[in-house]
Formats: sequence, structure tokens, C-alpha cells
Amino acid sequence: MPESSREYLQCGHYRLAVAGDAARPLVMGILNVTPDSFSDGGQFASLDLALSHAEQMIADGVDIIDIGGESTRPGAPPVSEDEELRRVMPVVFALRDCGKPLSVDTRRPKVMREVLAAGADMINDIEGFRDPDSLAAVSDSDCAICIMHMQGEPQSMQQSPHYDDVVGEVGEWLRERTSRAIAAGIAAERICIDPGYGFGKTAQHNLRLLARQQDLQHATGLPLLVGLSRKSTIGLITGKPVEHRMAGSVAAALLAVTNGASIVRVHDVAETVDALKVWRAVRSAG
Ligand code: 9MG
Repeated sequence: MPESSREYLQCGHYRLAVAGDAARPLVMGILNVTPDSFSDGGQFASLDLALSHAEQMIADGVDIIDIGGESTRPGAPPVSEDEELRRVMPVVFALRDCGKPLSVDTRRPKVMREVLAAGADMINDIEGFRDPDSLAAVSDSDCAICIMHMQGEPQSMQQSPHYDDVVGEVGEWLRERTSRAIAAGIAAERICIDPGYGFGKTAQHNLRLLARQQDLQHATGLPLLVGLSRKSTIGLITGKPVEHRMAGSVAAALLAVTNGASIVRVHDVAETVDALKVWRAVRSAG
């Protein structure tokens, strides 16, 4: 397992082992409640479908469920705050006693406050808590937060991403954002960091970050959460459209864990859980 200096991630009333003897790589399952979701084509837009998808993920061995009401696909149109709440809140209410930590993927402080009051355990902000009110929205709770790096805005971030030293710059940005979160009263044991694969990065940037992922983890000493599932870099390497990227995504998840990730955010929970069981069996035999 990664050499995070933190052995646990406090996640609401859950304490997740992320390093050390008690830890194993954790699987965060993606539950999109967006009609325009890039990989499920709106399949889980209704509450019933979202709940049966969540039940299936639980049966498949998911560790955290990440609920999102706004598509983060490059160029996706933003949804209004009311629409985001309308999509996400019923799912949080319905799943809050499901026995798994609930994460909500949002960048809006009002949505953060409402989902935490409704029982969510984690806030996953693809903007890394840039909104001036966002740290205040989470500071009074015991939820985990995921601080993700993104260069630019979702609408334009893939137009011309540029870095002189992608690993150094992303690491420095994550370190700086983490310090701000701690200064805002959020305990380090509640924080995980994420390089934000595909968010203002070319395929070369993503591959460089994946190859050097341990450096990011060492930059903060905090657990790493990563998402590569079905992303365009997998499509570029394999030549496959989004609906045929499962094998490439599982391979990327294994590499991410080998290179220090504690949590992998995935669409294909059952396949990733099995692959990680094999990974662990081999690691513990060594
Ligand atoms: C919401 N979302 C889409 N991709 C993501 C990624 O790579 N990491 C995190 N934390 N969230 C993501």
C-alpha cells in the first residue's frame, strides 16, 4: 500500500484505512445522475435506476459511492444549482443508510451544505475548493474532502493545457490548496488529493503524472484518490470508444494503485474489485 503518512481518512462517521497494515486499495463507484453523462448516456438519470445501480455496486464490493448531478465531461454545459440539488438530494436521502460512505461530486457551497445536512460523508470538488465559500461549507462537519487539481474551467480546459513541469506544478498546487484547507480548520485526516486526470491535461500530461504519481503523494503525505476510468487517454491508447474502455480502465486502476493511489474512482466496480484482489494477493505473497 502507499506510504501515506496518514493511515486513515475520516469520512463522516466512517474511518477508512488508506495506508498501513489495515489498508487495501479502495474502490469509489461512480453514480451519475446526469442525463448527459458521457459514459452512461443518461441511463441512470431517474431515481429508481440510480438506486438499482447503487445496489449493484454495493453487491459488487464498492467502498465509497460518488454521486454527481453535473456532468464533468469536457465542454459539458453547466447545470443550475436548483437542478443539481433536484438530481442529487433524493439519491443522498435514499442511500444514506446503505452502509457505504456517500461522496457527492459538486463545486457549489450550497450543494455541499445541503448534502452534508442530508447525510453525505464526503465532498469531491473537481475545482479543488476554489470557491471562496466552499471550505467554510465543509469545515464544520466531519466529512472527507477530495481536493482535485484542474487547470482552467470544464468548458475550455482541454483547448490548450500547458505546463512547464506538470508533476511539479500539480504537486505544488495540491500542497498549497491543502494548506489552505487545513488553515480553514479542516483536519488533515479528512483530506485526500487528486491530480485530476483529464482536467486541463493532455494525454502526455496524464501519462507523465501517472508515471510519477508517487511524487504527488510525497508532496503532501495525504492519500491519493484518482480517476482514469473510461477517460479519453484510455481511448487514445487503446483506440476504443468510451463503451469499450473497461479493460484499459482496469489496467490503469492497477497502475494507479501500484503508483501510490489509495482510492480509485471507477465505473466498472465488479471488474476493478476483482483485479485489485489479484493485485493484493500477489503483493502480499512477495
Ligand atoms: C467527478 N470526477 C470526474 N473525474 C474525476 C476524477 O478524476 N477525480 C475526481 N476526484 N472526481 C472526478
